[in-house]
Order: sequence, then C-alpha cells, then structure tokens
Amino acid sequence: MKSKEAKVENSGENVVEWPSGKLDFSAGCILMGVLNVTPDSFSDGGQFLDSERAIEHGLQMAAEGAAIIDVGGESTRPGSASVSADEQIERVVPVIKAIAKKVNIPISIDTYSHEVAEAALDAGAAMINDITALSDERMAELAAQQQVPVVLMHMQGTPATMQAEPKYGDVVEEILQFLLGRARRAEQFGIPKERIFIDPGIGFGKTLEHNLLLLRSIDKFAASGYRVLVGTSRKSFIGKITGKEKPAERLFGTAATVALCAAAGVSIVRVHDVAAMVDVVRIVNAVERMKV
Ligand code: HH2
Repeated sequence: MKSKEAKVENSGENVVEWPSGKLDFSAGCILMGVLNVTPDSFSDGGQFLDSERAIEHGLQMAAEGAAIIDVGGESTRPGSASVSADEQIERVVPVIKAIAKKVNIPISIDTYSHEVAEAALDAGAAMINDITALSDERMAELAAQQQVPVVLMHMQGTPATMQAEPKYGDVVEEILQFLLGRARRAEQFGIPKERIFIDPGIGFGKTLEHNLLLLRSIDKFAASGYRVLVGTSRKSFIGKITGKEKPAERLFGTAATVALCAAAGVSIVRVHDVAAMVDVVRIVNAVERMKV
C-alpha cells in the first residue's frame, strides 16, 4: 500500500531531537493542539484571549495527550486582517512562558513574523509554524540559527483575499512541488531535513474540491521524504459537507479527516479537540502497526 511506502521513506529516525525539544513518532501520528490567543479566530476566537484561560487550556491539551502546543496571536481565517508583531508578542509571550515552565512537550509559535517567532523562542517555544513557508528569509535564518523545526505551509494569496477565487491546474502536484521547493530552500539555509514538516494548508486559498483532492492524495505528500502536518480541524469544508454551521459542531467530521490522514502516513495532525482526536489517532496507529 502507498501509505506503507510512505512510512518506510520516513522511518529512518522515529525520534526527532533538537537542542530545545524532541518529538517521538515511533507510535505513528501525533497531535498538535491549537491554542489561539486571539479575539477573532474562526472557531475559538475570544475564548483564550485572556492569558490565564489560555494557559489553562494549553496545560489541559498537554494533559490530554497533545505532543505539541501551537500558540498563535493572530487569526488567519479567510478575510482576517493582520495583527502587528508587538500585539502578537503581547498576546503570546506570557502564555508561552507559563506553559513552557510546566510542560516538557515542545511549544510551536504560529506566525509568519520573524520578530514574533524570535520573541516566542526566547520565551520557551521550540518550533516555528509558518503559514507562508519561510517567505521571509529572516525567518529561515532564525530557524537555522536557533536549530528549531519548522512547519512549511502552502497558501494561495493572503488570508484577506485567499478564498476569493482560488485556482490551480493540478492542485496536488502544484502544491507538492511548491512545498518541496520551499523545503529544499530551508535545507539550504541550514535546517536539516528531519526538522522540516510540509503542510498543504487546508482551507488556505482552496475550494471544497481542492481540499478534498488534497486529502485524497495526502499519501503522496507523506511519500515525499519530508514529514507531513495537516490542519483540517473544524474547518469550513467540513461544515459544507456535514451541514454543521458552528465550528465546534464539526467534531465527527474532523475525526474522519484525522483518521484518513493518520492512515495515510501523516506525522502530525493539528487539532482543537485534543481529547477526542487522541483516541482517533491511537486507534489508527494501532491498526497501522499491524501492517507487515
Ligand atoms: N490552520 C490555521 C492556522 N494555522 N498552521 C498550519 N501549519 N496548518 C494549518 O492548517 C493551519 C495553521 C487556521 O486554524 P485556526 O488557528 O483554528 O484559526 P485562526 O486562523 O482563525 O486562528
């Protein structure tokens, strides 16, 4: 099966270790819990803008089995406006500091601003999640110099305009080639291959059909030689198919996508509902381990 080949390609090292953190993929797929310290995120905006509540939620996700906590201070939902680096720093730094003191799993910073990333790493973050796939060279230099892993995500356009009229020739091939190009560029900056995660960017400049085609072919990304991260959690394409208007009601739809991804060789799923998705991933990982 294709997914098995994908695992063989990636299985050289099941544990990825760097000076400030470690991720263990020996059981299979792992979870990144989403912590949005924002007033306007599409599914949990305003819930964790208050530092105390954000810290509590981060600690809860770690206790539930998240392997990474992804902290962001800016919503990138379709139509969102950008937030200044200073404002993002003000939102995320106290939260990262407090969580880093209490958990020993890596915290990633969800930003495309090198200033925010640097402040977050100083505060105790150990990974960079960049939805612009290191478009800014200063971000690539920072990741290389600080020896931290990076998530490289594909996006067509910008959050303000990306859902206007997304267009591709062959959506899977175009995005895969873009990500491979960015991953090789990251390596040239001195970021080792095992610390690079590629992400097709579900919902970022994609129609419903584009999202489904990407999920259908996600094994191709997993067979690329780079580990893959996918973020489908509560996104609108799930609402379109299930008729669930409210993001928080998209739990079972999200579970289906998480199971598909884990079975296809995806290494990290980025989710809001950690307790539920831990069970989904554990079952898929157990079945996958039975493959000979
Ligand atoms: N999705 C969102 C934000 N960051 N990062 C990666 N690597 N992949 C994703 O799919 C991804 C991401 C959007 O989700 P969320 O953070 O819940 O919403 P918002 O941008 O409104 O804060």
